[in-house]
Amino acid sequence: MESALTARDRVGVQDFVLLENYNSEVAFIDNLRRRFRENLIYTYIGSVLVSVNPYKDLEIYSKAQMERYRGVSFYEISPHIYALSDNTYRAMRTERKDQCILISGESGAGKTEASKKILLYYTVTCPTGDHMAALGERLLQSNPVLEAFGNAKTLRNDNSSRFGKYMDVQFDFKGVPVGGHILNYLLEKSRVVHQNHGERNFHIFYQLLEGGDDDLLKSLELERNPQNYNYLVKGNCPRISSINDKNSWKTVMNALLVIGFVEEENLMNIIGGILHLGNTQFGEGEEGETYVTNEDQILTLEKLFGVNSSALTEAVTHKKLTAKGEEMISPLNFEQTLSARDALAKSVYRRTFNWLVEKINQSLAQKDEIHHSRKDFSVIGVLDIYGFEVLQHNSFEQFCINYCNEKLQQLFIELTLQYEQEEYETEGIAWETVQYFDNKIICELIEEKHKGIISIMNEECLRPGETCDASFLEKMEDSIGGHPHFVTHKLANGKTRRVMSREEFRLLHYAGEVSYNVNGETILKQNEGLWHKFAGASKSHCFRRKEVNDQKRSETASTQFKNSLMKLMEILMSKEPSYVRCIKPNDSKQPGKFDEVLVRHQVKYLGLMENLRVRRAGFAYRRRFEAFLQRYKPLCPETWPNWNGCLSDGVSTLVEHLGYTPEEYKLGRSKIFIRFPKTLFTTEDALEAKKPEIALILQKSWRGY
Ligand code: AD9
Ligand code: MG
Repeated sequence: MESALTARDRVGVQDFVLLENYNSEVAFIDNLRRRFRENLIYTYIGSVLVSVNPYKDLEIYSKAQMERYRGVSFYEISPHIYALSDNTYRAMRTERKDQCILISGESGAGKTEASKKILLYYTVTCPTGDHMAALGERLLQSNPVLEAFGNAKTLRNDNSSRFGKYMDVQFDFKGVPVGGHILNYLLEKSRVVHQNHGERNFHIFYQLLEGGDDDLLKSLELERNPQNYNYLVKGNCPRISSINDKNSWKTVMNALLVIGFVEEENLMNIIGGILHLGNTQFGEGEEGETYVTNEDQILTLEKLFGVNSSALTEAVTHKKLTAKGEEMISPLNFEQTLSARDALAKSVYRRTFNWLVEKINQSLAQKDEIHHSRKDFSVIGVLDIYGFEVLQHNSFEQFCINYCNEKLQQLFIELTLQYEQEEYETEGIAWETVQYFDNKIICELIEEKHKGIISIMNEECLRPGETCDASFLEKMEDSIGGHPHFVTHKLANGKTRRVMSREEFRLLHYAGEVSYNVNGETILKQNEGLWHKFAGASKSHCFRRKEVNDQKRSETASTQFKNSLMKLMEILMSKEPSYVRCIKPNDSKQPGKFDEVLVRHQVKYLGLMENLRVRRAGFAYRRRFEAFLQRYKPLCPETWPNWNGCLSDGVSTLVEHLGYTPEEYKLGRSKIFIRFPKTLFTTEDALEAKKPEIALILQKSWRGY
């Protein structure tokens, strides 16, 4: 039999706080690697769960596994996404505080898979109310729908989420899931009209062509071959081995049924319409005006979008100008027409996606009238949002994604690192300051009023005129030129940095440097062309409905994104956070391959070493006096069954009885801090041994614990 020591050598420690050399990045990565080799993909840093994508199916997600984790404390069992889900659930129930689980990591690291496992855990293990049994199914089925419309094959992930998602699950006072709500962020709509080599458009297009039955395709006037459609050929990879579009189509159709979506016809008309729109051809008249050459195409579009042909043609061949307060319609030239057509396709797709989310939300909304009147439910929110992104060509979309990651890192720092230190201070416990990089300076560079990048972008966008790229760069140079995290081709001494083009600026993000191109796209004026005219003329409910942002048409895309991020931060700040930090072990999507350089980079930018140092510099574990006493009081005759004195004295009495040495623990003002996890393990073992004796009372206190 293997001794305990060799077993630990082989599989490493399950909580990084148990590492002897907790300051060493080498030891950290070595521990990750050992565990990864043994298929142990989860490891804790205190209460943060680190997960390494195995790129293969592990037998660790069964219902039996869920049962193992139910009601069991974090420290008693091996790390798992189920343990985190269960702890969050119990914290929500006992502390009656809303919770959120923030999942981060780069593309392909396993965020979406983690979020699905959390949802599955709740739908399987939580009690169900009689009439709410179907809610769990609807919650689960929202995923295939959103993935069909919001995910795509990229170079880094065959099923990459091209939107950010925050999902609330609402629980009633008995812990029954009673409703859900989804917020979506920044769909990468440029993918609708263009894909890089080796990438695909959103899954739904291929699913429709592969899986739709002959009658459907005939009514949409579509052919099966994706290569016939301009919007599907750019990436030159219509099929991939890891994806079965035909089966996925069935899954999605079934999911729409479960959700109660009854307008599939309308939905598929739009998806088909977008493909036809991409194939529309234009000619150029003698005076430079454009016209549609394949008139039949327009008639098809008229049918599919439910818009009369003149409104439709005008939407792609004309633009709206506002001069001296008056609106004028003027013709576009050939190039502009192609852009307007693509802009229309992108708007149509974005609207359709938002419409779907709205429909899913209606389906997940609490049906019970009582719940509408007052907030008598608790919430667990799950955030699965795009990771930090550096592409060869980074545009406005990457800017938003990386800005979002800066904000989340800021939140992580605020809530974990700063909070940790502050807590020690408020509890009156001596604390050794840990140095860490605070990325507030970068957030401010982006969002500060008047002189932040977004402010400057706005000024430029709202100024009349067609383009503003050059002046945008100049304005930034004037305003933030000397900032330590901002670089352009201009050097401080007036000379030119040769390695940079004149059309880009570079931000030194907390996770690395990224150059953004301002050429056209970065600062695209928010011009949805004649969208509103198009939408107004449409019979389709999807286009005619109002969206929140419709009222604020003067807002630029960046302001809208900034505001939606601010709101998200508010939502997250009002909840108790838990973290899942996902790591991608290699770039080739292979099982068993651990690329050390790639992993080290992620450990660095996820701030894991800092996280560990803060965790270990002080105490590995803490608990409020009442919670600690409640759990362990059966272990001491003086605190059992009740302690009537003050809580602090109760905890003192208890730990003295347990034989804790002064080195092992400290009492703060409202919490006990335990330095080593081992101390806690011993106490947990003692409790376990006593369980049969105290079963009745434990049942009462543990159920909700
Ligand atoms: V992106 O930012 O949306 O591009 P994610 O969401 O971080 O990315 P995703 O969850 O989609 O990555 O995982 C990528 C692929 O890795 C999945 O399609 C699975 O094939 C694989 N994966 C991820 N996690 C697991 C897991 N726990 N078990 C098995 C996994 N395979
Ligand atoms: Mg994802």
